Amino acid sequence: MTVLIVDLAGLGFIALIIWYFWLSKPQGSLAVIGAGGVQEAFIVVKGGYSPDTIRVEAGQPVKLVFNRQEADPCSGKVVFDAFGVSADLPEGENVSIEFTPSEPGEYEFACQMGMLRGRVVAS
Ligand SMILES: [Cu+2]
Repeated sequence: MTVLIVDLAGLGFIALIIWYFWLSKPQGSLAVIGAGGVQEAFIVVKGGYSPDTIRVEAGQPVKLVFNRQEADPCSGKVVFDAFGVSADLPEGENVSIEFTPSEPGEYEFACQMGMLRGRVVAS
């Protein structure tokens, strides 16, 4: 009987972990706080941006590292209109873009033609 109770407790704990890490998350990927309080996220560029929604805290610096894993010229450049920032993305290289969203809001980024889209959600 004791063994059964322990097993049930273990199952409950596993269920809690699954809920906490996979099911309770709001949409998008939360940036990780790195050195110096900079919020960092790694984005794979391949037919789109993955993740395409990055959640950050407003008023804190953000560093997005893009890695383009395709040769399609469409994704060769990423543009942040809101911050007046853009960068070329050579295939296979990590390219960092840094900015600080001073106000809460949604900040879009896109390829230079506007076909691939992603967003930073600051709250
Ligand atoms: Cu494009």
